Amino acid sequence: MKYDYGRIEKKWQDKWREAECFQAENGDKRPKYYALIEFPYPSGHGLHVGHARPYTAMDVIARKRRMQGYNVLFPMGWDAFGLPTENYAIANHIHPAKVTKENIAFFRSQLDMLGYSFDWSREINTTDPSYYKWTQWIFLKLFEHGLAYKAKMPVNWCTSCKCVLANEEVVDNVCERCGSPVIRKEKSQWMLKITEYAQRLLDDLDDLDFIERVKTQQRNWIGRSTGAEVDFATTAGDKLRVFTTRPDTLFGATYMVMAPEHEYVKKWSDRLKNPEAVREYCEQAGRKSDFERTEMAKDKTGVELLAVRAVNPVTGEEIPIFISDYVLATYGTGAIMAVPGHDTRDWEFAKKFGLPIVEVVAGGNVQEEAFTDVETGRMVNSGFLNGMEVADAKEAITRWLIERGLGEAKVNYKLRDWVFSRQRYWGEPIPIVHCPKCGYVPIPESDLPLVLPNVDSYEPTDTGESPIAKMRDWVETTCPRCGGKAERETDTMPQWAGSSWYFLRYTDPKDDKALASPEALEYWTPVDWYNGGMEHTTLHLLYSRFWHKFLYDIGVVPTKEPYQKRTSHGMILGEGGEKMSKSRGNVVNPNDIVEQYGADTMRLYIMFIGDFEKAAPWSSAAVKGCKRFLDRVWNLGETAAPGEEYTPASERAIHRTIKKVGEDIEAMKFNTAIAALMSLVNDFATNGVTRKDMRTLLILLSPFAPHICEELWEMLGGKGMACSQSWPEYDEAKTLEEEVDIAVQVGGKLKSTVKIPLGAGEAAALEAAKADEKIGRLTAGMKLVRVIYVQDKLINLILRP
Ligand code: ANZ
Ligand code: ZN
Repeated sequence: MKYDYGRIEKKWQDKWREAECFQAENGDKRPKYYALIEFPYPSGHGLHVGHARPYTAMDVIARKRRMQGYNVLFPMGWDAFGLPTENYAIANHIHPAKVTKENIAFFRSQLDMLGYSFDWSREINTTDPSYYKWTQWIFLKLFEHGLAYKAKMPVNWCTSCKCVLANEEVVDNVCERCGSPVIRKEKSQWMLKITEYAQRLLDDLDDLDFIERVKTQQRNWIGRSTGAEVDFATTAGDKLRVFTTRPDTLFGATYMVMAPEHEYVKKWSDRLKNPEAVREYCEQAGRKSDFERTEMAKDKTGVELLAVRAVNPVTGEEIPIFISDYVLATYGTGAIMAVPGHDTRDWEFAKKFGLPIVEVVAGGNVQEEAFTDVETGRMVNSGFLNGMEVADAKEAITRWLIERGLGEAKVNYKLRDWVFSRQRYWGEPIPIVHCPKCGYVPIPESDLPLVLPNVDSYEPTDTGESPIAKMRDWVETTCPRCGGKAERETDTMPQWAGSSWYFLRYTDPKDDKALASPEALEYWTPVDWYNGGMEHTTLHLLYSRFWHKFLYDIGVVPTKEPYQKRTSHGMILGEGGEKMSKSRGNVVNPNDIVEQYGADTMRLYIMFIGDFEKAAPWSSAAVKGCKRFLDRVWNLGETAAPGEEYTPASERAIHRTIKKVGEDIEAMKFNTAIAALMSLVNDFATNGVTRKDMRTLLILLSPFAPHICEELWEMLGGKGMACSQSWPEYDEAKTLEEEVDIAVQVGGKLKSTVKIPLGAGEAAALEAAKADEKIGRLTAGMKLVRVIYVQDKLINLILRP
């Protein structure tokens, strides 16, 4: 019979569905295992081979865990709010809800086609009011606890999406989504106080099994700095406060710099002798992004505030104050003490403006370049700090400042609060009413969900308001507190809202009394293994850890952290090793591959393609190779002899393969697991194959290529389905390589025996022989002229002086 993958794949997908093979059971006695992958944004392009890599990987894990006796939760859903759908809807004049529905249907057909073992009874959709009711509920809780607030602030504004972006959504100064320039704009925004959780988000990383690069990226993003805040007296009377990580260098502070947005710039404008120059400079700086402003390589610019000066608290000297855009308003206090001898940016600025450069840590030549080493240097030109190491000087000066009321020790974080509103249509309405008397008032929980109204046009407006703002009858409402006239918030939540808690909903997706029942959460959380893209490390992954910690604090979830283990996959590149893209014409469509070779080949190949964590180029030739491998398995299955014992010649190889495939899957070394299976199939082809041999192979192969394995399992008369068999055990002793003793002769006379692996080649035998002490002595100083080797029996060395 021919390997008819089309028929087989359809047949088993139907059977799995009918038998509900992949349904997770809440509260089941078996140990639970929660395997999660990031749910897709159902774009119009459908599933990409880039999705298939992590999905197949977690499907392999989930299938293996079921065979290991776990009650596995492996769910799927749709992260369906967001800009691309809305943009598509605008361009094609179709309602985003309709677009979403169509896209989901197409995506779903593709996931089914690939035979993934999702529990579809738990499917969720973030745009479903019964789902976003709970997204809104969490927002109300955040508001109630003072963690959601509205603030006017400079924000990132995408000039094309006409929408505010979070810092995390701005990459290299352009919009992460559409690539258009991002500018700064003052706007009133809903903000979430993620900064309140900065230290816990940092500390709790230590106990998680996240791959190291994920931890490092989160740590850097949170960006903890320790140092001090120091007050400088000024001739304007106000104290100018700075944040510094190097209070030890205070004696070297020869000037100060404030951000152009610093409140004193306006406050002091009447005293300044150069208010025009200052105003002009501030305007220019306002047009640049933080990224442009802090770029190291950038030429330093600035203006001195003529007429106001500061006093260095340790030297008592008057020093000038500048404004410059290399100091950010949003970090520390928005002002710095400049130490050009030991800070590179200050050094460049001082050189440009002819300011004094004083050495306070010995070890470099500060007139040539800033000396920034904190490990080796000792303090100089620093009064009572002289002779100390940097670390000791930091402590001493901080104590000195505290005693005099001039400063305090301080920890700062790079992490900023999360800008949470979007001036767009296709998102969750923010459940807040603005009352002229009562201010921002939450709508009562009993009014949730606050359903997104239907509008005629979803085009964003240039005024920076959401299209919903035009729907006056929706906007105009009464204040839940005083009953007076009030207006609804018209901004919507960002794409990241629904995904910040979705993994909780899967545990109890239909609950209408809570986001999930306490029992379901107790049973399933935390997620045991979560695989997702590196690009989400400082977005979704961080946001959802924050929400989870908040839900933990208010007693909704039982664990401090949402995910115990996090791994990440590399990208799939085009045939030529370049990024797959429409413009390059190198996009591989999974449907084409499945049509031509079958889903099992597609799955097997995407796992065989290379090191899971690294980028890998597509290879059509290797796809064909995987198909040929499955053809061989098929043929072997048809020829398997009756017999419930392993073929003796293959037995050791089988035990070794069971061990290797199991261990490699756990380590996400899918490619080498498959290579081991290929090698086992070679052994079977050589040694002949029994049904028992074949069944073990089928169980090991089934997580990767489940359909063909089910079909052969059935053909070989196996009980039940392959997917519900127990994962095979191996005998450790039989996994060890077999060894033989061979005779070592010199000139035809037996001199010794050595142990070598069974079947070893001449080179390995010769090496083993030479390593033998006696043979080593006999061959020392002699020339080896010939070797006679009889495999597994003897090696004869012919020597000459
Ligand atoms: C004096 C000094 C001397 C500094 C020295 C550094 C080296 P991190 O590690 O990133 O926290 N700084 C403080 N606030 C700033 C702002 N709003 N914009 C730009 N720069 C700012 O860096 C903290 C250091 O960056 C602070 O320590 C300050 O310069 C500068 F040898 O103070 B330092
Ligand atoms: Zn009111």
